[in-house]
Amino acid sequence: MPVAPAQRIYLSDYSPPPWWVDQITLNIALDAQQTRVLATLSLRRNLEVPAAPLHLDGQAMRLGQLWLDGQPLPPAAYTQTPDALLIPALPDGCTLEIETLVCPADNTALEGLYLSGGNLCTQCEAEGFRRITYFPDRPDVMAVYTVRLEADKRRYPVLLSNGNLQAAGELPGGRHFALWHDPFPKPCYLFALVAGDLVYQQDQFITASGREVTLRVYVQAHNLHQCDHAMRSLKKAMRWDERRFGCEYDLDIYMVVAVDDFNMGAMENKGLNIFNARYVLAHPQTATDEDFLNVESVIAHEYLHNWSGNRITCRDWFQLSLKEGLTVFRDQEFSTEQTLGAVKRIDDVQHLRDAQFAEDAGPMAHPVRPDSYIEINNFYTLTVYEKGAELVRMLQTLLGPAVFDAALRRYFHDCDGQAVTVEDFIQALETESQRDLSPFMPWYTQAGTPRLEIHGVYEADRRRYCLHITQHPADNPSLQDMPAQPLLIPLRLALFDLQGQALPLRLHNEPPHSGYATERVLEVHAKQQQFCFEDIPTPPVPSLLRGFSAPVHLAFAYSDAQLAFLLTHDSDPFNRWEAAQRYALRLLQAQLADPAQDITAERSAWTKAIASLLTPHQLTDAAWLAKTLTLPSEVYLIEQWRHLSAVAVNRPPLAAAATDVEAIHRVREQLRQHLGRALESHWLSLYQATQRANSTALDPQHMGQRRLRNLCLSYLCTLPKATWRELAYTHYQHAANMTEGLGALQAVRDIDCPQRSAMLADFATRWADDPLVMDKWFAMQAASSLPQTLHTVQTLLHHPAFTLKNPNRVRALIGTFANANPLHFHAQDGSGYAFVAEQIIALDPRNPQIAARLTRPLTRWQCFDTQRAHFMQAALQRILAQPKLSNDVYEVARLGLQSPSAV
Ligand code: B3K
Ligand code: ZN
Repeated sequence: MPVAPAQRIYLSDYSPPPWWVDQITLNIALDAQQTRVLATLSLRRNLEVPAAPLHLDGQAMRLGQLWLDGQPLPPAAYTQTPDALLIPALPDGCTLEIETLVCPADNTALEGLYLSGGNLCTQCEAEGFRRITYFPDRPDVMAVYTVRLEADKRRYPVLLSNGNLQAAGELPGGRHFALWHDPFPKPCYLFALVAGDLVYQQDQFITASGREVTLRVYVQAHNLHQCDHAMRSLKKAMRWDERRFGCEYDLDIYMVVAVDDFNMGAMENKGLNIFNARYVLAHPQTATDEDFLNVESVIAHEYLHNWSGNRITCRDWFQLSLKEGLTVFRDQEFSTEQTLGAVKRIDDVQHLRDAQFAEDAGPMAHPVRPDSYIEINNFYTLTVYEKGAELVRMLQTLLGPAVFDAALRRYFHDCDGQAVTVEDFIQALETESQRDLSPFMPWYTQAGTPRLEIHGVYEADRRRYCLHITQHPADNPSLQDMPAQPLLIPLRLALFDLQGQALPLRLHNEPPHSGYATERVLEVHAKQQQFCFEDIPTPPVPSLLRGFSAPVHLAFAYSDAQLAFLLTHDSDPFNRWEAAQRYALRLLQAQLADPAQDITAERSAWTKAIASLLTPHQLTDAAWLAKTLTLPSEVYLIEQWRHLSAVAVNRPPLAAAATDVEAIHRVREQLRQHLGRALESHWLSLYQATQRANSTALDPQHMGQRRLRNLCLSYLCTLPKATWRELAYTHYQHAANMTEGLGALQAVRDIDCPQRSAMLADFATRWADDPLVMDKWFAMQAASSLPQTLHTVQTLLHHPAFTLKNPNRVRALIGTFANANPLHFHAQDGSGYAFVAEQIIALDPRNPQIAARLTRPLTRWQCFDTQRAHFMQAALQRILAQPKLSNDVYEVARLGLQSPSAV
């Protein structure tokens, strides 16, 4: 073992802090090379736990002087280790002053205090504050912060921190200062500062109770014209949280600062959100509709954290989903109300199923509340965020929307100002709903995606329809040793008669009367259960798991005819889309299972069902139509490999064999081309019917039509006709916005043609100075299925607009290649893996968090054939053989290698 095993932290080891910090004053003299921090901590011994020395975390900085109650503390009175400061003997209440020196210019990890574009900024979650000063860096220690920043005025004209500005002024020698005070006690992960040369867009918000709040979006001067959308989104989110949950903003000012170098999307620091510029800046010329939606949702997410995260925070990092899952749920609810809801739900579920299901099925699988970790930064996962949000959504489904909203209000009220646990959250819900939610708890503690197998039996003589339900625990070999308890699964459903009428749902045992609802939520809680519906005149078509009411794999043997029926008749737009997906999966599966099989008849029935959707009146929900006409992605097909046989129960099941990436790509492309050819005239007329969407209007209708129009163009371009490539080129040239421009490029992404080269060349010249736009250009090429893609990506590493130093560039080029280009990442000769491993090794010393993210795709070797598995393991081994490896990458690579062999 080349690397010493890092320390593992366990939830079961939690104990309350032996010391509280009631107040902290930070005096910070900022300088890129050497920043001096003087921290004054008001300490109070926690008398409820056994006495223990004061343990302050600290890393990557120099300790200067120490004073206790105004007196210098002699070195003999404390112990310094590489990551802590220990002071054994202290009075029960005292004031400790600590001087530290940090060098932001050397900080390439982008955690703590660092430089971005010449400006200074911070990132403290999860454990960055310990790189600024010595402190009990744990979320249950909440203090009131007063921060005085001082810097050269010309270099750093803007000085920001959390809370309200109390004073500011000039100092001798061209320096100036600003004094900030945040009256709300907070954990240190929410501390932030920004110092630099920035301009801002300002607005105002009057809260429901009449308080005036100044809103500011800070950016570099050349980006000032790109802030409107972020500001509008912020105001909408503020109003929404007041209306829906009674949550008002609580400081005099709310600031959002955009920075170019950022490890994640954004950070909810109290009153001073710091954002990856990509989620703030938006202008129709440079941002796609998807970018606009993302800005709205991330702005909302960080704002909504003010209550779910900041006012009420987590007791320890194992509870992370308490703030993240809940806040994702809240931002999803917010976005759903801003757009045409069903498509947002489909987008969210696709994201969950493509990526989180894959995480849950691999060696990194962990419960929404993990039991242990080595590096907490590795647990900002899709499971904690997206599955965490699904857990909250299931609670909403189980309690009903009105009770759920009241329960959430109670949670915000009862837990305000505290650092709490998942149990506290559930308890607030239980108190309000008067319901025992303990059967729900295994969702928080069990990893893996369960499978819900349902058989429907119609009993003609008794005129009833019965669902026989079995829940199977996740079939992830990494979880084999974990006992799996049955889960409480809300199953939302409807039954349709053959005319497409939803039938009233009366369960066996319920008295006959006429008022039964046509949609109900069944609570599945046992391993096996049966539900029978009475008075069902003919065999119905069930619409199961409507709105994706639980994060499970659903196995139900739908016939082709039933899927076609649901595609046209289901009143739940999510399940109509789902029927289209299942139908397409069915065809793909048939072709994968036996390439020689003739599925012409099935194909033409399917094509007919799809064609029936392509009528002009469908344009009112063009976004939904575009989603429904898109085949399941290759990434999803890979994730579904083992379930494909369950999806198509009436077909020969696939052997539990290695995923055939090339075959998946091939059959999907064949089916796409088939649809392109079979419906060519439909694509063209829809393309023409959506002409007017080529504008800068940003309402859901126009956005939806643009989505559809781009899709039509893609289908046309599957045909080997120069006309359609020329159409793509014209589409590009006349694009009124980035969505159309990029749509044209997307349509020819995988076609080696002069139009593609011309567009790529033009794009690169036109946007050379806009890094966020260049990211789209990098990503487009990294996702291509063209044979020379790996070589292109390697060449692009040397492009003047590319740098390994910037996380967005890395994600766009290398991240897209590893996560969104299965064909080339999983190239049979192992070249894709070797390339990514090399980049991880180059990145780790600079930025462990980004390197660890990139390591994840290499851990899924169990799904592939021996040769690929061997190459992936070799890549992980090569990474682990590096003499100095971060905890971040070590934990992922080690877990990845340890995983048990394939089932
Ligand atoms: N809370 C931050 C994520 C911090 C990640 C630290 N590695 C952003 C968010 O979820 O809102
Ligand atoms: Zn968050």
